[in-house]
Amino acid sequence: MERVLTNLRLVTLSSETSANNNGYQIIEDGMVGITNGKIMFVGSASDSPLACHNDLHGHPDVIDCGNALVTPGLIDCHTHLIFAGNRANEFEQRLNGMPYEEIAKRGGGIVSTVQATREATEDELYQLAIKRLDGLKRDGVTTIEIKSGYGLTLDDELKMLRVARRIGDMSDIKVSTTLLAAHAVPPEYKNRADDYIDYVCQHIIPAAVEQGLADYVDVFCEGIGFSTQQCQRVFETAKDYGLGIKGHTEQLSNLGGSALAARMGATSVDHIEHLDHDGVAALAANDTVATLLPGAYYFLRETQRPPIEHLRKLQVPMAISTDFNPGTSPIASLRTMMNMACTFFRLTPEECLRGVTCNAAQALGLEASRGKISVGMEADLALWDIDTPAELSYRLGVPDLIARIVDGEIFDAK
Ligand code: DI6
Ligand code: FE
Repeated sequence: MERVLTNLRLVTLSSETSANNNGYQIIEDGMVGITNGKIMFVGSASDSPLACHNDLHGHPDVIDCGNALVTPGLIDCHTHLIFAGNRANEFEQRLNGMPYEEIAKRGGGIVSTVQATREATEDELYQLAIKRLDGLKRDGVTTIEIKSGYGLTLDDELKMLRVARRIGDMSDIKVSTTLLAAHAVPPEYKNRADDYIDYVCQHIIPAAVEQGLADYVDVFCEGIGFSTQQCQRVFETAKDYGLGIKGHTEQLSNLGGSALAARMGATSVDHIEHLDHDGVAALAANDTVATLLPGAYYFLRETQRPPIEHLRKLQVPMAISTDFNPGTSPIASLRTMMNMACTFFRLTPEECLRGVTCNAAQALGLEASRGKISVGMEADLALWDIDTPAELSYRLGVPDLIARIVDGEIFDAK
């Protein structure tokens, strides 16, 4: 073993399936052994092969973690981290009484972010995103998903995805990329949404695949976005090109986009405030993760809550994410989302922890390698100066993180 972490309290989340919450099962006096960035041993120190000192011959780097609580590295499985400009002016205008439609007419809303993002260079977008990423890292995040969707031309969508890949080249964060060209109808295609979908399917998806820039394809299935028929065409094309699919569905109304996405093999459907019982059944039948985005619910002052009780009843895994974006969730804190999922949606802190670890990994198709602390998995961990895992959902703004570990490499919280 190359590196051995000792004196840990381990929250592995590995002893039962994702939908069954039966306690944290903390391992006291725990140890984690790491080789080549992978976990080779996890358990109590007394069970360790190192206990008899035979394995110490390899001179592993032994680190006493001072009784820190250790969780899997947190995973933020739905973000729009890359964009230029901000919409604070709109926020202020709304609070001064200007209606949303008026703001949109004056060139505000999502179109203003598209405009600013098109005008920005790759370097500018990168610098802006890095700053936002800092907030997430402070919350113990080691994997993040990043969507395009503010370019809405071939060149600008690919530009956003290249920035996302560049962020993924950093050694202390892993990035999963998602092409969200079907986020909004761009101004050039006003009243021609079908033509825009043709362009997405015939040009943007093939180019993103050819250049290896996208892991997933996402859509905004909504009255103000795209119809289920249009989304289906995007999903079919994505699948033809071998990409995974996911959807922004049932955020503002119930169009049936979640069930469509689930039946077509989506790893997750996201938002889902307006999901009905048939929709929940479709998720359960297809092993699709329900990703909850309480930041957008809060920022838009929504009142319709996702069908949590029914999701629980059918054992649909729930993930929680920031949905970080300039219009509806300008909040780069995954722990704040955990807290909101408890206060607004009545999730338990244990459900929240699974929601930002193993279930978030499943939302990204990464459940075999991330989101739990078990042998063979990537050594992505978060070390915390806390007594109980519930504190992660309970407290905001206190720097509880000691360090993040990514592929076995330690990054101290500054
Ligand atoms: N749903 C949302 O809440 C965001 N995108 C989406 O599909 C809004 C994005 C924005 O307003 O910039
Ligand atoms: Fe989103």
